[in-house]
Amino acid sequence: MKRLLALGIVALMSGIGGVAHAAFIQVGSESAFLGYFSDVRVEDFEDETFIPGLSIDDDPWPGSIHDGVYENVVDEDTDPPSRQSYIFDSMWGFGGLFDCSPNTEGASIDVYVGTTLVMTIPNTATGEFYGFRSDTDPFSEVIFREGVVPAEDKETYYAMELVIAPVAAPIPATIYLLGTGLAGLVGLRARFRK
Ligand SMILES: [Ca+2]
Ligand SMILES: [Ca+2]
Ligand SMILES: [Ca+2]
Ligand SMILES: [Ca+2]
Repeated sequence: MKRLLALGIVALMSGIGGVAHAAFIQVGSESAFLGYFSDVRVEDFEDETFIPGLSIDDDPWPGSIHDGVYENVVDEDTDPPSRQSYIFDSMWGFGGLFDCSPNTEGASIDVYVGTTLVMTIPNTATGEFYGFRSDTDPFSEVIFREGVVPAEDKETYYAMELVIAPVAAPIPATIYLLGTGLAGLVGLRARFRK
C-alpha cells in the first residue's frame, strides 16, 4: 500500500515535470499557427509604424525597416552583444517569416523566452515560417541571439513578417464593478417604483 502511494506520488511529480517541459511548442507552419489561434496580429513591416502593443528593443544596435522587412544582425561577439527583443503586451504565440540569406549565411539565430531556448532559425532560412506557442504561461518578450558563436561569424537577417497571438484583454475590474453597480442601481430603482 505504501509502495503504491509512493509510486503514485512519483507518477504525479513526473506528470508535473512533463507539463513544465512542454511549456513551449514549436509550430511548423503558418497555417498550423493560424489554425491553432483564432485571433492573430500581423506586422508586415510595410511602413515604419508597428501594430499596437509591439515594439522592438535593439539598443544600441538599431535595425532598419526597408522594402517590407526589418533587418538586423545577431552577434554575441560585439560589446554589448547584438540581440533583438520583440516585445508585445502579452502573447500565447509568436512567429514570422525569416530570411537569413542577406550578407551570406552566417550563424543561426537562437530564439529565447527569458533563459529558455524555444527554437532555432537555421542559417539556411530564406523566408519560411518559424514560430512557437506556450501552453502554460503567456510571455511578453522574445529574444533573438546568435546561435553558434564563432567569433568571425554573425547573422544578418530579415524579419519579413511577424505573427503574434495576443492574450485576449480581460474586462478591467473597475469596468466590471461599475457594470454590476449600475445593474444594482437599476434593480433598486425598479423596486422603489413598485
Ligand atoms: Ca506596420
Ligand atoms: Ca513584409
Ligand atoms: Ca559571432
Ligand atoms: Ca545572413
